[in-house]
Amino acid sequence: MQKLSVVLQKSGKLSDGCVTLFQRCGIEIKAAKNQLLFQDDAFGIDFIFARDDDIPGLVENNICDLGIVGENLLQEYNADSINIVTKLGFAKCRLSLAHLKTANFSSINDLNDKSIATSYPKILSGFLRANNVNAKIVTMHGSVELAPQIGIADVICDLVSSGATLKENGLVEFMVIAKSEAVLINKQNSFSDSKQALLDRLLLRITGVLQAERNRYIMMHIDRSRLPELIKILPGGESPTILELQGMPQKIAVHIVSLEEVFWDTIEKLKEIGASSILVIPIEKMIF
Ligand code: PRT
Ligand code: ZN
Repeated sequence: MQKLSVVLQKSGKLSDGCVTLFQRCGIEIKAAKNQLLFQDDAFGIDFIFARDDDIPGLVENNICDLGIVGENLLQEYNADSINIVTKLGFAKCRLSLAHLKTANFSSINDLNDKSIATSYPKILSGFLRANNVNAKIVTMHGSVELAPQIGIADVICDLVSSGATLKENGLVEFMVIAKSEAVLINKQNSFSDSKQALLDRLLLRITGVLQAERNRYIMMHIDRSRLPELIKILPGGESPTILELQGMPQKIAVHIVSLEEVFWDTIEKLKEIGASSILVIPIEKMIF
């Protein structure tokens, strides 16, 4: 049987999320710290570890069947033959414009004739072109946050997650130009039957994990007469499971798989219509 080859970032902001994703798919990656190749024989994957910048090229050149990168990197790499198989919901961040606290930028037009430091010149130039802004792009490969402080550029365009790094460097985010998360990529290839079968099995597991992550199993007790209101509150609750409660003929137990995250305001609305004994339970796997 042919194995699949999957390239992951060796170490960085994508690594832990990748290991956790495969672990939840029943595939343990037990590579030592400096190991660059890990062979999983139980499922049938050869894992390759590389710098994230090299991942699109390894997939494009058919060295690896699949890879995981940030959407931002893929956009910057700009390979037409690479396909996003699925978004993965981790390593979420945004590509933002930021200026020194002491400066004053409030609209896109304020960027005219200014200089912007970034590691994402392609995405940034596309954004500037689309908005008819004429600014100079200064390409840097790291420490972009330093640029305005040492006079290399007026503004930066960099990835932001919590915002802590901007704050530590006296910068203020003033515009998000793109959003990103980890994505699974492949090349539009036709695989051999056995490889395709393995890929289908892997995708079924990944989809199951992602679906389960978003959804919740909710159980509660409620007056039978309030059921229509409850269905309106909970998305995906159109066909709930309804169980009788012993000795309480007017009440029922309702079980629903919610297709969205359940926030506190939803719980409050359920309480308002008289729901009690509300349990919100994470789902481990969900296969349709
Ligand atoms: O060594 P290698 O080349 O493989 O890694 P790298 O240093 O180039 O990339 P890495 O590990 O920093 O990021 C890999 C991918 O993770 C990125 O392409 C994004 O898709 C995603 N990601 C998610 C992030 C962040 N969050 C993030 N916060 N990438 C970088 N950052 C950096 C950002 O550049 C800034 O310096 O973290 C800092 C800001 O973080 P906050 O939380 O302080 O806002
Ligand atoms: Zn990199």
